[in-house]
Amino acid sequence: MKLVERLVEGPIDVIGDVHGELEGLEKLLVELGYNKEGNHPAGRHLVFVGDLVDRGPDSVGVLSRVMKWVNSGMAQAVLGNHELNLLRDDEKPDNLWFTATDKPSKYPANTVSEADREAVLQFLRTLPLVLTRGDLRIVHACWNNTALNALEALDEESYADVAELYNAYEAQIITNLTDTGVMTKCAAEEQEYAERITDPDWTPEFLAAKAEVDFRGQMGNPVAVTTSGEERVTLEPFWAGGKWRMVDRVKWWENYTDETPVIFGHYWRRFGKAADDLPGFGPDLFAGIDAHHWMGPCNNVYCIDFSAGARAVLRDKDGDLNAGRLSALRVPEYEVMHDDGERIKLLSPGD
Ligand SMILES: [Mn+2]
Repeated sequence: MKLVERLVEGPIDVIGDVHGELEGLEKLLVELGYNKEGNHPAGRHLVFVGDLVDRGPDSVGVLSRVMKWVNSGMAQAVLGNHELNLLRDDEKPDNLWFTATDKPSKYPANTVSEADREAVLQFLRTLPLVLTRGDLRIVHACWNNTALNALEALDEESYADVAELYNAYEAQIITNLTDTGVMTKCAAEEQEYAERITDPDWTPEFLAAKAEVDFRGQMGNPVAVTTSGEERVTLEPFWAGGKWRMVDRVKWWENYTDETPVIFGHYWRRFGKAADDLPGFGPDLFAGIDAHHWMGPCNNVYCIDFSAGARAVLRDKDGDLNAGRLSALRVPEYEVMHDDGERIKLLSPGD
């Protein structure tokens, strides 16, 4: 198992979270000048930031293409939290197309065939967590040097795949929280507040043990940090995703001071109409930041996820699908290409 791999040299097109939106992907590839086989006349390569699957109508179709391209060396991809869920057989409402094909889903989608299931898992097991080269770093959610140093120090032969590694970290954390009595306190809190924690009208109280369990479960697991981001305990619980939360996401890019630029996905950017059409999707972590500008103290971090994942919901509500876009960042041109054909030039990183 290789967690860190070398990013291909030369011109690349880094594609944001596809989330099963095959139609958007095909449109974007045409805009970028790739043919149906994933080839580009100028020898460019595709690089996917992860979260190829879930929510959208055709994760199977997206995977069948991307698997072929990655396996033949024409494209690269890093693992996202949604791929990790599939590898861990972690059933979620948006991944029933793979984890429980017989259950009704609020995300109608092509379901994986039994024949394809193992090939998909085999493919996902080959994906690294990060791709790097001299001038660029690619990660799904978060570049965190502490987490990545811990991962790089591991003997790569010691774990069969990244899911096994994630589970080992998780088991270690739970053992520790159990031995110190935190787990028992957390269970008591969850029992006492079971109804209130999912009641939007509750004036929330801070639940200390629950906060510690959630915080350590995330930050003590370098695989989780890399694929779903840094978190911190918040004394002011906030409402998101149907429940009150004691931990909050950290805008890690505000503290990124390494020289090498990072391109990532995972956090949904709002651009144009999306700012108005995505009110139910939680707080906008990039509020106040120009959608086509590098971020961070060194102006060298860029999120290329323009919320294509919202289309699965917008389609259902007869919403404007352009509120969520599928987008690519072209390197070294530093131009963002959206799947509706709009292209916007960025400065060079660091400028
Ligand atoms: Mn993600």
